Amino acid sequence: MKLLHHAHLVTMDEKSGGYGLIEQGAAVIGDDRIIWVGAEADLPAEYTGATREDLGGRLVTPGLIDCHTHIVFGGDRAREFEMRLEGASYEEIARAGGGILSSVRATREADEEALLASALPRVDTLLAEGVTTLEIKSGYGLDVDGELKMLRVARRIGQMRKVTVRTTWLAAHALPPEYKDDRQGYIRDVVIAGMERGHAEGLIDAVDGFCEGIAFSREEMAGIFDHAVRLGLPVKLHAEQLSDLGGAAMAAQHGALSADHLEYLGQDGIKAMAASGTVAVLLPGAFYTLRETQYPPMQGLRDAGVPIALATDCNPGTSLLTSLLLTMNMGATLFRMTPAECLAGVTRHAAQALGLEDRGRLAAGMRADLAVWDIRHPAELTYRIGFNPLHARIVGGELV
Ligand code: DI6
Ligand code: FE
Repeated sequence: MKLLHHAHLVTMDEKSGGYGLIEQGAAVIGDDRIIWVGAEADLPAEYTGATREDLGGRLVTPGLIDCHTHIVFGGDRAREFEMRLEGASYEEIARAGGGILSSVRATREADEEALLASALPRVDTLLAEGVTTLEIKSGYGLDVDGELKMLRVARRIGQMRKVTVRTTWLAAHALPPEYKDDRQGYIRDVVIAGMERGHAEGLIDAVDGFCEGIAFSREEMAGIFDHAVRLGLPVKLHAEQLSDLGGAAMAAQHGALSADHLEYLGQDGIKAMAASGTVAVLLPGAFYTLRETQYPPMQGLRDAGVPIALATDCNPGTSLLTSLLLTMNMGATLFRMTPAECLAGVTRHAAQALGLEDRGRLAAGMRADLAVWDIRHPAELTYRIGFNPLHARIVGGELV
């Protein structure tokens, strides 16, 4: 048992409506769990003998959670980035064999070791900013072996680093060239057959898809989700990123954990998400990279009481972002979220978006995943740009 004391605790307690700040706080940790949190002055006598760790008056938040990434992929698309700045459209690049399919080629060619070696520096950059839980999607293999290879790499990252990794099956990301005239065949042979195999191998924690004119339709995604639900796998969806196809509402009807992007989300989608408790995951890095001008309906989501999360969407095409702190700053500056909403977005609500009830807050019974910061007020996490005030991560009760 360990007593963390001389700290200011940002509990993110829901009832506080904000940070849930406890000045001069203390936390008792036993194994990988939080046993007690409160004001140091109220420490129960039974814990006064625990080994003490003086946090020097620093600020402690729940460990940060990046609930939407495509951080495992082969190759890079720097040249494509240059071409786009020179005036080429995303579509022209795709027709010239670039875009998402260039990442697919590079991912298919890479073995597990190569994928791991390229992903780890990106992962480490996130962890250095206090991330303790990370979601990783497949979606650049687009065949059963390639997709499973990506998720094996994701699992290995969780073993090699002090971080919880949650894996997501995103075979419904794009249609690979070999199936370009056989959409149903791809969904049957790869999306669903692979999902069953990955599930049997324990590689899949959730099922996702890209519901968009350039990817999969709402009806196609509904069929894929029916299979996921039958396997007992939770679902989530890239929805309403470029147009309103009613994807979020369909996902909500399947009890989705989250619907993500949502720039083009309408009132019906908001209502459906509120009714099903589906989290809105906003991805300001993709909004920024694509120079999007359509804003997600922040006030509508707030008014309806939909929980709002923020994530990096780390991917080689539309958001090569490996900073959750910068994501928070973008959430505030681009989407007008308050700093408290931004912090809830990478803690409590991000946990909810992953279906993890044991983290995202500082409270008795929660997993002891904490971030210790060299700052005095939690708004600084959102306010500063390009500055990392992390002092330490505590992951499952262990100081890293
Ligand atoms: N939405 C996106 O913006 C990315 N994937 C997705 O579902 C694009 C991925 C890429 O271009 O590599
Ligand atoms: Fe994404």
